[in-house]
Amino acid sequence: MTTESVVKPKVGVFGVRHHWGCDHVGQERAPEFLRQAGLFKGKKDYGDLVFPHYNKDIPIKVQNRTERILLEGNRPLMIGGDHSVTYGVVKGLLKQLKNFGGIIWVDAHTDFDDRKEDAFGNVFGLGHANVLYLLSKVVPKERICVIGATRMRDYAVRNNILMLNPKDYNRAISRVTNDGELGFYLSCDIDALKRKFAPSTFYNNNGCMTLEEMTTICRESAKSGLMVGSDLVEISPTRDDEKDKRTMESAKEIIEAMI
Ligand SMILES: [Mn+2]
Repeated sequence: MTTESVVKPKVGVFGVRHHWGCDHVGQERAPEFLRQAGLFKGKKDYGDLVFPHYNKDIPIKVQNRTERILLEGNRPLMIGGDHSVTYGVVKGLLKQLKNFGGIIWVDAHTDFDDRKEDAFGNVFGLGHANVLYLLSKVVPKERICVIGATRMRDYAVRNNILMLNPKDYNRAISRVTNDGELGFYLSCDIDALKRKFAPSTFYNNNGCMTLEEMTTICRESAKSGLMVGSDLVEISPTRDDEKDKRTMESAKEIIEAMI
């Protein structure tokens, strides 16, 4: 099977309204706000998965929705939710795609908390701080690459995870696709941006990236013909009106760049 045959040209978008992977609320409202702002227009919309209560089946439901999108010939684009949601999406891709390569994780945090006593202890041990660590048990570590991390770097270092600067995205793509042989997933946490580009997110004091840097990574990933899916997570669209507006504008540009 060639990579081209599994990279679906059309995007199937869905939201996951969920904050159970972290210790605060807000991100569960992002899909609703983005849809109202018209950001899903013209795309195949698979609706939202809504989780008003903590539920151990959340990852499998996210996985099932991802698999359905792939089976219908579309490329999943997921809007979180906190970052723990990405776990189910990657599991769905692994199940359906024979040539899934790896993951590029654009985030201010590496999400590689490898301590047994999970600090965020949600969704049966799956949280937004350890989601990439848990994914490294199903995706080889050498095919995981983090871009833009300023926090939690020590966890990634001790797990031999490559961390790169925003401008090194080509190196990241080569590495996680085994030089273009395999497909990859792009996961973007909006808190990787500097505060002025995305004030409406909870952990927004650590980002180092400009909006231009993030949209360039998204655009070049899509253009590579190797990106089998993507997501944008951790937008908290209820901080206040002015902040929301700026963050929504950034989200719109990021989503458009992924298509
Ligand atoms: Mn994250």
